Amino acid sequence: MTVQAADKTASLTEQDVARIREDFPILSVTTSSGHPLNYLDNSATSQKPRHVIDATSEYYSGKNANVHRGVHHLSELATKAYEDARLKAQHHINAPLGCEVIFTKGTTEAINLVSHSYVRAKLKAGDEILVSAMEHHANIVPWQLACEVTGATIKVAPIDDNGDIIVEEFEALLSEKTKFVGLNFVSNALGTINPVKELIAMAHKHGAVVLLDAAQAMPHCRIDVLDLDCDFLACSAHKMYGPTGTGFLYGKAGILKDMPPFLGGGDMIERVSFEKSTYNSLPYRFEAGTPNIAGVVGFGAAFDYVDSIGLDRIAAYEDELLEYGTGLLNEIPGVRIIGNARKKISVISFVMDAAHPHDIGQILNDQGIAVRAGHHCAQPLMDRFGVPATARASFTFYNTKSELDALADGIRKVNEVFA
Ligand code: 7TS
Repeated sequence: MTVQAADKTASLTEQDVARIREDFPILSVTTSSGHPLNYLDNSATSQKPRHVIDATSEYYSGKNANVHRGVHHLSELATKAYEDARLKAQHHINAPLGCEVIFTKGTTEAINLVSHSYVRAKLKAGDEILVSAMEHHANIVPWQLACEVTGATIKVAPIDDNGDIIVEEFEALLSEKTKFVGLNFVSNALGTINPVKELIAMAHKHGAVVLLDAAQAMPHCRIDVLDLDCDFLACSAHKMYGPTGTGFLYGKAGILKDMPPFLGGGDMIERVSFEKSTYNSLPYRFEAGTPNIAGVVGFGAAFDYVDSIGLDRIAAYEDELLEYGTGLLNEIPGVRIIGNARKKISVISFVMDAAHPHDIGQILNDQGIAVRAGHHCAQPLMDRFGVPATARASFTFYNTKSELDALADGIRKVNEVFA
């Protein structure tokens, strides 16, 4: 790690960012277009610092064994590395207990766990689940599947033309029928940071249990589950500079302890006979089978890496980039930014009069610029804005203003090509 944890309130300097970029080997590749990589697709997945890559590789070369099963040397090392990562995750979100952090494959699996083991078990016909109009499909479809079984129904809190949730309408949709709320902390397609603390307090007044989808919030926002008072929170390591295939569900112990298991198998049991099985304590009851141990160890290293820079400095620098990039794109004729919320992470979704988002993505790719073009797994949100898709530039603390200049040049080129 090259950046010292000095002043945690200031932004990052150009020199800091230049040093940080050296931590990410992939940032120096040349793309098939012959241009250097300009990676602006961080909301899909972030790149990995050497610190994370090394932790994963050192796990395989020096600690590899199964966890919680053996008394031998390697099993003890593997178990310690795995459980240390749980403590880092706990600390990172200020969860009161380590057993409230359940490792999963990622956000999607964490939400499905809650859909199966909480919503299906608790909800019945006539009950309602409230979501917002800016949810990722991962925070829609699992609730629809649960509604098919329980007879509960889904209500949708609308958003305004800027991409802000309409708080009064969210509140008006809450009633004694609302048993569950699934809410995006930060929208992947718009960048909106929702006022989740306020919305959770409203939902709790009506007795609803709230899950926060923090997939996009984790890399950019300080998260304190005690302060927010969310009941569940789901996230993925790969969006926060960690490995793919791992993430976690946070849940309040008081709620988790009464939930039936999600997946059955090894490690989640206390005693098995053919007549009946009893289940392990938290969190193991929800971690059936051999987990992604190397991924979890790498996730632990990602927490260390982010802490070494400081989330507040990261956020301050990303705000500067967002302001700079928004200014650049607003000056280009025929570009319309979709999502101008009051508070945003460093995501700019846009459409152009001249070209379809897929053509925009292709022409930018020809210049080494990686953006995502599509519906971003948020089709109801695309419907809300009346567009089939957007082009999305999502950037982070290793990106630079000159990369955003190159993005703006690339977009001007799209105008030229389609003139
Ligand atoms: N929720 C949100 C808000 C997301 O942005 C994503 C992934 C998920 C859930 C699912 O996360 P996973 O790690 O379980 O797949 N979002 C994106 C994206 O914006 N582009 O590619 C994946």
